[in-house]
Parts: sequence; structure tokens; C-alpha cells
Amino acid sequence: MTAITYELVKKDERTGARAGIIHTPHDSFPTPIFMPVGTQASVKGVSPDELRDLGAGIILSNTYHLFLRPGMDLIREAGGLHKFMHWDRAILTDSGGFQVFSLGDLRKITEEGVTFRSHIDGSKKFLSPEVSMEVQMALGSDIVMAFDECVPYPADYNYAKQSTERTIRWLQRCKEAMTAPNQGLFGIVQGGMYKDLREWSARETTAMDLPGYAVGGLSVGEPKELMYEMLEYSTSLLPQDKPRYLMGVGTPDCLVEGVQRGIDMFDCVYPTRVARNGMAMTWTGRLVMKNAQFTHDHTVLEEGCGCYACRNGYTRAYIRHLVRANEIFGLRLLSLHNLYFLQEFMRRMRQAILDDRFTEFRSDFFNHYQMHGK
Ligand code: PRF
Ligand code: ZN
Repeated sequence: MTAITYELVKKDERTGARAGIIHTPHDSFPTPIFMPVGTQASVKGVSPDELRDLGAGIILSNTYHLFLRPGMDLIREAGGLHKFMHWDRAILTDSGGFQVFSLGDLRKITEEGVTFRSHIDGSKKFLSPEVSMEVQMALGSDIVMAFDECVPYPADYNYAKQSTERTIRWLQRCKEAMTAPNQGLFGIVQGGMYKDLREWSARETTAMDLPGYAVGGLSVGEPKELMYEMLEYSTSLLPQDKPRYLMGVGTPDCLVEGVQRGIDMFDCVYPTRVARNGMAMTWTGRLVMKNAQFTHDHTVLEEGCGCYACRNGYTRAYIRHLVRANEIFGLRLLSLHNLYFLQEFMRRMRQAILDDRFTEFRSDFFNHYQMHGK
């Protein structure tokens, strides 16, 4: 019995886009899907009931943060992360690998694992494949991510090779340490920006016959075109009967490009982070609510939006006022709107795949969406 299974409902003939269903011990959800991020067992400012109402089927949380605070014993004592945070749908936990490697000078990597200093109190800590699996078993997440190293960008070939090979050895250890029957371990394809390393990593990772696979090491500062090229190459090497997850990616343009290349799952702090910076996501691009253009704008954030804020008639003028006055409610309304927007975005993409019009959806989207940044 495997905890996580993937049902392919429809594959777009013209692209790699897929519509499916992922079954977990806590409910099933349709794919492609976007996972809101609840780093510290909370999606910032949004309650589990609200997440459910806006259509979230699965959320992501972080081993690194929960390991440091409040610690795995406390969450085990609470009966696991689902009970602790009152969320009864699926949870995916990242392994801590990525977060620990972002610490820069504060860490030391060996074959055994990573020694680092806590960003909270400076105390010395250790994470390894075995410790990460132990913590994720205490959390009881439905989907458990392997403890990997995200190859930095840029990285020279030799470093990328050593690192990618170590990630595979660590994956073997993760597989041995993950003994919970109701949790599914996903392997992570690395390889930096080198195709031969990506290929080797994909072969070795899929040879372990896991319930799902992630593409890691992308969206780490490389140009978007390079990311799409590496992504397309990586997904071409993954089996059709397992879910594919693109880690840490979630701007609308990247979601469309990821789905086009056969990705089923995404996560990103983007919608909640930009909300807290006073921005609203819309089908035409993002709105900076502080701008004077909204002072007398008594329309909702986006006409026809079904989110709590738009459904109840909260206006751009009002939200602009709240953001300028630093009122928490303004940031909450924007978070609810942005998270709803992305859930709706994924639903429409899925429907387009089912209706054989994904390519039209994609060109329609890019015709209307104003991009920001590179
Ligand atoms: N590995 C893990 N988590 C991640 C990444 C990765 O490569 C990324 C890269 N975009 C985001 N989060 N474990
Ligand atoms: Zn809305």
C-alpha cells in the first residue's frame, strides 16, 4: 500500500500539460495545484477555515523552522502537525535542506549531514537525512521531501557534480529512514544547470521508485529561459505515472510555463509575501495598492473574483487606505485575494487542459498579463 498515488486524468496532446488527481491519507486534490506556504505551521494571517474556503487542497510547511521551534517532540505530543495546526487536508513538508543551505557562512556540510547555527538563538544544530526523516515522521505530513542540497547558481561543474552525487547518496539514506507507512517520500532531481548532471540525477532518483518526484535547484537566480530549458529537460526524464513538483516557484507566468512542461505541483511564498507588501495579484498583472491611482477607486480588486474581499465588496480605495495606515486587515484581505487568485488560476488551467484548449489559455494569459521583473 502506498500512501500517495497519482491518477492521470488527461494529458494535453500538444504540450506536456497534465490534469490529474493526487490521493493522500488526508483527502485527494486535483492537479495542477498550487500549495500555499505555512512555514511555521501557519499561512501568515490566514486561518485553516479560510484556506479551505478559498480552495486550498494541500499546504506546505518547513522541517527546518519547526525543528528549531517548537521542536519535534512538542508536535509529536500534540498528535502531529495536522492536529497541532487544525488543518485536516494534505500537508507536504520540505526537508530543511534548502533552508539550511541558504544560511551561508553559518553552516558546514559533510557526508554525514549539515551542522549549522540556529537563526533564532545561535545554538548549534545538526540536520541529516535521518534527522530530517525523523522530524518529518513526527510532523506526520502526507508528503515528505528528501533531504537534498540545492546546487547554488552559479556553480562550477565539479561542485555541481559532487553535490548532486551526494544528494543521491542522501536520498538512499532518506528512503531507508522513512518507515512511516502513511507518508510518501518524494525524491528531488538536482544537477544545477548541467544537462548531463540533470539526466544522471533523474535516472538515479527515479530508479528508487518513489511515489513522486520534485525538480529542485531551479529559480535560484538563473535567467528564466535557462530555468525553462532545465525544467523541460528534467520533466522529460520523469515517469508519467507519478506526480512532479517544481519547488519554490509560483509567479503566474512560471506556473503556466511549468504546467506546459508537465509539472503538477507548485509552492511559493509569492502570493502571501506580495500581499504583505501591499500588492494584489490580478489577471492583468499586480497592483501596487499604495499608488495614488487607487485613491478614489471604489471598485473591487478584480471584477468577478470570488475571494472573500471581492465577494464582499471591499474596494481598492478602502484597501489602499488600510495598507497606507498599516492596518493588519488590509494585508489579510490582500492575502485572501492573492491565495484565491492562484487557486482559481490553477482551476482554470486544469479546465483548459480537460477541454483541449491549454495552448489557447496560455496565449490568452500572456496577452493580458503585464509581467514584472525579469
Ligand atoms: N530543494 C528543497 N527545497 C527547495 C528547493 C530545492 O532545490 C528549491 C529550489 N527552488 C526551493 N525549495 N529541498
Ligand atoms: Zn478577490
